[in-house]
Amino acid sequence: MGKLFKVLVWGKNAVGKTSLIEQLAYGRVEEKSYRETIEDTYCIQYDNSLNEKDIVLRVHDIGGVKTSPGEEISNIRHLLTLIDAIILVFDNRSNESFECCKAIKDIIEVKTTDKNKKESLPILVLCNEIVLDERRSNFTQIDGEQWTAKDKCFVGNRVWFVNLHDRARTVEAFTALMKELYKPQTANKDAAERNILPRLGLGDTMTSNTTTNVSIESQLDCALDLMRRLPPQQVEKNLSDLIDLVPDLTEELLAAVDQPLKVVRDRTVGKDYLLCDYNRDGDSYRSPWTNTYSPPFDGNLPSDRLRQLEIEANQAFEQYREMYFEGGVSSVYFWDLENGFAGVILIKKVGDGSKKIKGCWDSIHVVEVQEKQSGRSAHYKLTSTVMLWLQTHKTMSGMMNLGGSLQRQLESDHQITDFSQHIINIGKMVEEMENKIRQTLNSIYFGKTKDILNSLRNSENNQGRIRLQQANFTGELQSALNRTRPVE
Ligand SMILES: Nc1nc2c(ncn2[C@@H]2O[C@H](COP(=O)(O)OP(=O)(O)OP(=O)(O)O)[C@@H](O)[C@H]2O)c(=O)[nH]1
Ligand SMILES: [Mg+2]
Repeated sequence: MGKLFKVLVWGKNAVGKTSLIEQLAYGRVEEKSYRETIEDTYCIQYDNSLNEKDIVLRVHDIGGVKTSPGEEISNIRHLLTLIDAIILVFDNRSNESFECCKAIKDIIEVKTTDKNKKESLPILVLCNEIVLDERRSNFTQIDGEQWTAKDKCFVGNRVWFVNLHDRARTVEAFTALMKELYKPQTANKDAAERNILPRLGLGDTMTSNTTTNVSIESQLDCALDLMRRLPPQQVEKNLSDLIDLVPDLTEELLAAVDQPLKVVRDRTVGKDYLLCDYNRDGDSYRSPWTNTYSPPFDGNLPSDRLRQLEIEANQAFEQYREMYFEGGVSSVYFWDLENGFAGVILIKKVGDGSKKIKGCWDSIHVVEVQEKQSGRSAHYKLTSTVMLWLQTHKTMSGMMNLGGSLQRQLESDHQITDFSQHIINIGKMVEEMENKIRQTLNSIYFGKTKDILNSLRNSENNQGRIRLQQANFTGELQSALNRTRPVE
């Protein structure tokens, strides 16, 4: 059985995060034109001297910080629970990028420190020397040394200086991190640790989603990874196929994989509602309109006060859905917790297939509300998943299928004046989150597809055209010079 380590690379934007990962994975050294990262995953296989295990480092590369880490933490929150270490990158041109790493560390420390073990995530700090030998001018090395020396979460208690021209340094820094993560189960530990080196991947992969042939410890991890990559319109089929393959994981998979929402009609009021695991008890589902289970069942119900809030929330989110989605179905379900309550807000909109475009949007917002002892404020934790797929069928472009799902988390504290204030607070958070996710989906679905198409079509024709333009320009310059040259 192999070992999989998951790390996240973050820092300010355009400091060279992607370039360094590609240098480590593929040995690339050339400077490329800048292309902002949205989200990519790289798997790097490590060889070790004992050759006893497959060791794989999965690197999550996301877009760098543009405003401030505090504002953009929701972009990484879904990764924080799954990673084993974090790599912070800054560049030696700007002190701002160093300050950004410090701010990130302060934020993630609170989120990731294991309360029981009092241990925080290992952090590898890389300084990308974009301008060689300028270490001291913009970024004072002493700042970095002081910062990394005082906390044992920093790998090697130092800043690791790397650059695109010297892969050995990047390898050295990552090896130090791997040694921290990889604790070999063998008597000959020294030998096992002595040599642990990344194996070079394919040099010229178009997409960064590279996977290597690995046997990985956690089957669940692999299964969830697979589900994330398969088209969301076939989630049910893929999930049942996966369960057939690994029946031992049935429960975990059913709990962890979000499935597209199903619509059912409440015959008493003649209105549709949505089904999910949160309004299910046994084989029956509770309707938000009548608060009864169908097929009839004496299942769990929210307390009277919470039911009243649920009714109001359903009305509020119906209006929200009408305004943003102009149709579709929504349902809100609440349930009581010890110091507050939790709820789920579901929205589904299916495209009607007009203009030969079909599509479906499913959003699932799970919110946990912890009321503070004072009773005047509450802590909200929102986990949102959006599943979207689109299908166009036109004679010009043929059949095109696009789909995926995205999960994000948001936590914040808000004032409460009375109980129904919760709906306003939750509503604002859901609105903010949906807008954010819609923008991200927009750049992933359309931006990335366009990017890939453009790079595929960046053919010789294009290069020929550029060469022709250059020749024309040189010609024009030459003739202009000839015209201005003084007569001898
Ligand atoms: N000269 C020089 N250029 C570099 C170096 N590292 C990165 N670059 C260039 O800087 C630009 C940004 O690099 P990326 O690796 O895309 O930066 P990033 O941090 O991944 O950016 P985001 O994904 O937007 O956060 C690219 O044009 C790189 O070619 C370096 O060491 N030297
Ligand atoms: Mg990048």
